[in-house]
Amino acid sequence: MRFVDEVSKVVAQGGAGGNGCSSFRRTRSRPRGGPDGGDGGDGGDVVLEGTSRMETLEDFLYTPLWRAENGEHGQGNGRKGRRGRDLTVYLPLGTVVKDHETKAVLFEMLEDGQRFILGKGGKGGYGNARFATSTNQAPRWASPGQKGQTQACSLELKLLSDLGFVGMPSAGKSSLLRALTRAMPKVAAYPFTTTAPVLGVLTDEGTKRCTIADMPGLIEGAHQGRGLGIRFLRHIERSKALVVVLDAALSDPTPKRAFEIVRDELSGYNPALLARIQAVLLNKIDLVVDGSLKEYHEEFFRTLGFEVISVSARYGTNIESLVHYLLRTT
Ligand SMILES: Nc1nc2c(ncn2[C@@H]2O[C@H](COP(=O)(O)OP(=O)(O)OP(=O)(O)O)[C@@H](O)[C@H]2O)c(=O)[nH]1
Ligand SMILES: [Mg+2]
Repeated sequence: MRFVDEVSKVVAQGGAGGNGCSSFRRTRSRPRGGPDGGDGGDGGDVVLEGTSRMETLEDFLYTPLWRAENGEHGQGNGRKGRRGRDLTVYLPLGTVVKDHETKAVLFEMLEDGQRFILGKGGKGGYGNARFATSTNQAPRWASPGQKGQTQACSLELKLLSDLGFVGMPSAGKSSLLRALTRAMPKVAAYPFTTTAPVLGVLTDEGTKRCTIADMPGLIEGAHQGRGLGIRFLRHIERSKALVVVLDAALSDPTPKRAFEIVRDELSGYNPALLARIQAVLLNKIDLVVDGSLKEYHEEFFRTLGFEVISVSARYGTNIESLVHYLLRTT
């Protein structure tokens, strides 16, 4: 599956309404019967529906036109044309639908099952039976069906998650997501292993559920485009809370310096993100042999007002308390 979070142009087109029919009742007993042309059916709508089972807009790169079915034309004998079928298009949660020309936001898909009509079908025309009056009992005209509504739009995906893992490359964000959820993001010893956000779901087998987004690593200058840059910072925007993951065993940069870099990148992109940082995870604690150093780091971030949890994604140390914390706070 390819992660695609932008589609520059898709056109939605409601089905056209069927034409009304002009016809007259003709039977042997009544060779000049009244008008009996039926109405055309309405065109189908293009309906957008949210689903939590999709995480990318990839499908839409290859389907630039969404077209609902036309309504059928009316027929003689008063038969109404069938309504055109709706076209339901499933979109991942967090998709922003914008007008292609004006860039105005038309709709944001936020919930599973949420529906929105993007291209309304045209109304069916009236059959000539409708036009009969006392002065004109045999009208020959029927009205044509209306065209469906056409809407060109662009799509942008901003993943929705309860929580986002942010941190410098190789801090162990993906390893933690693997330890906590069934998600299987790639883990490796080189920077920028994660090249697109990955979602995982943490549950307690009961009612509590928390979605976690694992993000590509941030480096100094990310908000100006360095590394994987701002391309992915937009996904952090939709995380309700952020957790900063730090390599506790690294001395260059130190955890404190790495935290500052991450904090500055977040605020450089959008200062409002800072208030969302809730906790600091000191990962790779298995490599910190000096107990007083561990306490020093913990104390430092605690003083800044964050929840601090020392963990080892590799050995599962303290993962239980991390699970409790995450499920409790989200
Ligand atoms: N010793 C030890 N190594 C770890 C731990 N967690 C992760 N690692 C290792 O650190 C390296 C980087 O881990 P990743 O999970 O890929 O790091 P990341 O933060 O997702 O990195 P990017 O995707 O590049 O941003 C891998 O070689 C992991 O095996 C840990 O708790 N202890
Ligand atoms: Mg990663």
